[in-house]
Amino acid sequence: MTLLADWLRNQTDDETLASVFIAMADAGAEIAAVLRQAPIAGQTGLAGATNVQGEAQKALDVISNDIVLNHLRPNPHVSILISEELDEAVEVSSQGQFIVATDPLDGSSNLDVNVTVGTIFSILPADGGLLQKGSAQLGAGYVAYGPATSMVLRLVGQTAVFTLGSDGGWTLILGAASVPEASGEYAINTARERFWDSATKGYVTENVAGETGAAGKRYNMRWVGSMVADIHRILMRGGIFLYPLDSETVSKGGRLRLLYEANPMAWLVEGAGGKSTTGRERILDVMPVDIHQRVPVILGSAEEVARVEAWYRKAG
Ligand code: AHM
Ligand code: MG
Repeated sequence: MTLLADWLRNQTDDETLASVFIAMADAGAEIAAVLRQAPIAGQTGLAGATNVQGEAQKALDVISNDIVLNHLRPNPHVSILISEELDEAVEVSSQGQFIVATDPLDGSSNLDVNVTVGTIFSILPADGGLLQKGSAQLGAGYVAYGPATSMVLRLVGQTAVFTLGSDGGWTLILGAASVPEASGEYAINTARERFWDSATKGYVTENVAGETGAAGKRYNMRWVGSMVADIHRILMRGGIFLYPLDSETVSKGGRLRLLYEANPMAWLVEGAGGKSTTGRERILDVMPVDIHQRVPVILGSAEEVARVEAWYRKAG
């Protein structure tokens, strides 16, 4: 049985970098414990609301953000934390070599219906500054709070999958996740069809036509509405995830955030042999101009991503 610390020792000689992964894994284990008990503890609802005991409630997004920060604060190697929950980047330690960017609880609109949510994170070198391309990442990961609590990590090698044990430790389940090159499953919010561009429409129309269309095979559609759950399925059995630019999100640059959603997921999917694109360029090559920048996200099985890219080339 390989435990997280053993796996990290095989991946890097840099114990400072390993310590940041361990801090995020510990934060994930604590968030998992909080989520399991949240309805009993009255930790649901919106920040600013009051629970039945008259106590102020903190939304689980805020609680998760605090847990991540509490685990990173004692680590002298973390310079800055960028979080979906914080307007500004916060300094953690003036001497730190690493930046952590995180969405502490992604998909939180699914919490009230007990559907998988997750923590996503990216680790960057601090000397590169706040705005760096995803290709500069030193590592990334996510924790998926599902029937089992899974954690997927990658430094620069292969993408590995862990499961949280009842003792609070992480056990390696799969050392080299591999996204199958071909797949018959796609994930997109089809309620947004009227906003889609011609490339997205072209690709999805072909899929819906199944074996009678140009793709020549039958497709199935899955959309959890929780990125971590959708990406975890794709990492484990293939498929493609699309949150493309559309006429409603174009003014914002997209729906999902580059630094702590798109980049870490692209890093993990590419480490498992998949592909990532905005439709026009590799996600990891996008130069950010803002820490909360949004970006179109298309990633997963290489053949499917290539088909979408071809539609974008055709659209001009
Ligand atoms: P959040 O960071 O506010 O939780 O939003 C991100 C989530 C993703 O997990 C998911 O893929 C997407 O939003 C779903 O969007 P939609 O509700 O438009 O389908
Ligand atoms: Mg999010």
